[in-house]
Amino acid sequence: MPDGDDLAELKELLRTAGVAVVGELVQHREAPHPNTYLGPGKVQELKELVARLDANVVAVDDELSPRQERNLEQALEKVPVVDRTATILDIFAEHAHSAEGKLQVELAQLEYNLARMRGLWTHLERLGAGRGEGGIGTRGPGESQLETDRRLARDRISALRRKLRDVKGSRAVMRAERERGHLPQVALAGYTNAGKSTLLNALTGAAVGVRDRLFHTLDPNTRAMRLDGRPYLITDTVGFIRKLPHQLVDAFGATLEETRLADLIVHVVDASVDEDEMVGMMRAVDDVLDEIGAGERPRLLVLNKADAIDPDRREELRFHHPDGILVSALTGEGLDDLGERIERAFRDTLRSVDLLLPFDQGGRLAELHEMAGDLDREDTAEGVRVRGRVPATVAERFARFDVSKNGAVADNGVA
Ligand SMILES: Nc1nc2c(ncn2[C@@H]2O[C@H](COP(=O)(O)OP(=O)(O)OP(=O)(O)O)[C@@H](O)[C@H]2O)c(=O)[nH]1
Ligand SMILES: [Mg+2]
Repeated sequence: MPDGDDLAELKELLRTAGVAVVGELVQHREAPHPNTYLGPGKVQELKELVARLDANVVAVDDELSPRQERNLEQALEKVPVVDRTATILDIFAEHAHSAEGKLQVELAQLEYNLARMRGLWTHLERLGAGRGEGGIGTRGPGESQLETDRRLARDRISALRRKLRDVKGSRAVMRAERERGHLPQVALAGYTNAGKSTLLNALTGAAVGVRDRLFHTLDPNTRAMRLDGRPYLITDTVGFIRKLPHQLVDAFGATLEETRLADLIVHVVDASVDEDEMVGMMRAVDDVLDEIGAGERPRLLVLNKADAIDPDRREELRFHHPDGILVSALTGEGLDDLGERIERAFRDTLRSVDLLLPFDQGGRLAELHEMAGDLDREDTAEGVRVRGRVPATVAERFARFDVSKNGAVADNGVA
């Protein structure tokens, strides 16, 4: 086991996938055995353990090469062997509800399976080459079947990619629409089970599904919330995990795009676990954020589950993560503070405006109120004089009503 304590998480994954764990086995090795993953002695031990416990599946906390998987299954006399990737894919398949989510999971599963087919294929090829034959004569019926399967899988993969591109297109349209509203976008990111959905619910009064299960949320949920009178959009999306299968990162590209394009990323961590484990999970999230091109976005760190944290741990968190915002999505502790910090993150992007809206522009005024929260307003002979701080994009849209000096600048089309 490469990461020592990792088995607890695999157990959690298996529990989520509906598998009861009856036993476990750990081998410390320099590197996994290239043919069987475990060393020969350990394979024997595993075989005996499987027989004694009457287990009907073996799960490995790593990604196995197709060869390792096949050989291990053979050694265990046909007890199926699944790896970490297959387990995660299985959970995703179970939890995908939207059309997009289903497409994404199917794509990831096909790619995973295609790699296995290819493994088998090169294996057969090598056998052929080893016999000193080559070319046409070495192609047996099994191989051409395999080729057909691979071709079918490839066709399906292309079709899925095309469909996902369409979905991505319509998502881009939706996003463009939202952007026309110029609402600041906040994305919640974090390890699976950190409490992202609970936090979204607590901040917005939404009712997004929450469960003590890994990868409960796969589809992005976007909700509106208000801070100090101004509206924001906040999105909860798929959780991350150590060794997230790269097929999934790839397939969930459109979903993760919501995170990549957010103005602010709120990284939610479960701070009730011990420091080392928490840092490990944070690093996994950082890695995925980097991978999807969101590594440089402005970020806040939220230390969640404060209600389950004792004073010593609180002290430790203050020391190691002085910028972290301690909250409990469950009890509401720290949520005001979080709101304040989100607002502050956007404050620099606000512009002061001094506008004069003619009386026949009532709709405009309502719109401005909607976007700007608190405004100073004063009825004058020419119309309503409004002063306040608004997002830059809103300031531009109202530039022609600006009666301050900066108004002239904005009017010249300087964005
Ligand atoms: N004690 C405590 N538990 C919490 C808190 N926030 C969330 N939880 C629990 O943590 C579990 C996971 O919460 P979710 O909100 O589903 O977590 P998530 O990050 O959305 O998880 P995925 O969608 O699976 O990635 C649930 O059992 C929640 O009740 C909190 O502040 N305190
Ligand atoms: Mg969730």
